[in-house]
Amino acid sequence: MAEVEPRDIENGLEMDKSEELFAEAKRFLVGGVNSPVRAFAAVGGKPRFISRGRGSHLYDVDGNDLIDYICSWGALILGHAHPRVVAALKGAIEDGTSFGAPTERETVLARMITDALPSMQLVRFVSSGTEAIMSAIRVARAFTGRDMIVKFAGCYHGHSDGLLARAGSGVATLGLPDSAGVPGAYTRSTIVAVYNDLDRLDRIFERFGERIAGIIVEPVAANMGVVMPKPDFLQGLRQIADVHGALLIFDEVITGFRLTYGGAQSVYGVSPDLTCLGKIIGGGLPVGAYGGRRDIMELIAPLGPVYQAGTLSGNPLAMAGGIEALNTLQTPNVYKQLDGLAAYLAQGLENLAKKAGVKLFVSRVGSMLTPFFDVEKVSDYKSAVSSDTRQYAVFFNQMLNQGIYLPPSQFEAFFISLAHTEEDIENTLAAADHAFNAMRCC
Ligand code: HOZ
Repeated sequence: MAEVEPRDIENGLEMDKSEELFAEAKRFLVGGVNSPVRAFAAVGGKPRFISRGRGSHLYDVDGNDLIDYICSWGALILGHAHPRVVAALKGAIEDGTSFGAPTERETVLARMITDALPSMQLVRFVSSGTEAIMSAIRVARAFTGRDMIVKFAGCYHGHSDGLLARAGSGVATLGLPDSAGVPGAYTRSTIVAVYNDLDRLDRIFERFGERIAGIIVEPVAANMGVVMPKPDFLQGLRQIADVHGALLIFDEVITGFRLTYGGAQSVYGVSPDLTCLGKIIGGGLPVGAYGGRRDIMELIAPLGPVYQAGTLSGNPLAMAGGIEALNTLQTPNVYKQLDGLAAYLAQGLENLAKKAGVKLFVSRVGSMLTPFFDVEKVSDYKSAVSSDTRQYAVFFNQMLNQGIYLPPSQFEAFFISLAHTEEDIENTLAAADHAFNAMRCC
């Protein structure tokens, strides 16, 4: 590894302008933000206000240059302002930003998706991952004539009412048991199971099997930090769903087009009945999609009785961004490159922590990873929350002070993009070396 000087660890980064903007934002926006984790509540300090992004770097309003490992929470697998995506968006915007009527681009992107994920025989575009998932749940209930849904503790499927039970992401970050304002009747139809525990799931199905419409799962969990499925877990879900006549729904909002072009379902060789997508398929614009078996999807209006609609669904800019992002991802070796950089970072973090005497487990699947402090291993929500989140907060701030922008929560993933370079990783590891040493000594 090359010797790289860490950046300005002594004084931290300038943040006067960010502080000013945050104070002003709080006068008009709830908590000063439009999504809770961004407020930095779990790690302390104040959020940086971003002025622009380029490649793997963000530039904040105080002029700081930050290496970005959030990448819009995984949406920007190509990095910020990728020239091909920017050109596609410029081309599309000249023709208008929204029509509320069909466009050819919707079919082009839907075909690309069904080619990549053949389990998605029919697709419906929406505007966010949350919307995709709540719609998929509705159609699963309509198809099976059943009400109950099984989810796994620590998996996060957006903020729709029934799925906030024991959710990951911001719900875990803020330590909320569930969300207020959700009627008991909604959560009573959600059963929370344990990720990677098929025996317990079997017992749930023995008791409630005839009432369960579907199992929803992040095939690789990424909202309790990254947690890998055990070897037979996803296959086991498929079998249990089949035995009991329930549907298997993969939430691939994060993993779709991230682990490989075909998503987690192609990596693990398990075909779900329904799949939800978001993030990458919009090239950084707001988007979601759900799709699956034709006989299930044909229940949706206008073909069937399940109603779901949206003014901005299939938005021409999101479609243009998504098409170009997916086209770019078909370049040979892109997933190998992502995997190699992520492995370099994960291994480097573990080695440096060991050298500094800091107990660290880095959980990595493809280009997503999470460091968990003071645990041997993480395989479910219980083990994820048993990690030392205070140490994560210290690490986060040490890294930010050196220009490394990590998720402001233990229960999210670091994302590597195709714009990250070996030099970025080396700079990050040099900063981590200082951070671990500082953590050891204080
Ligand atoms: N819940 C999102 C990540 N899993 C956070 C989104 C955001 O703050 O932008």
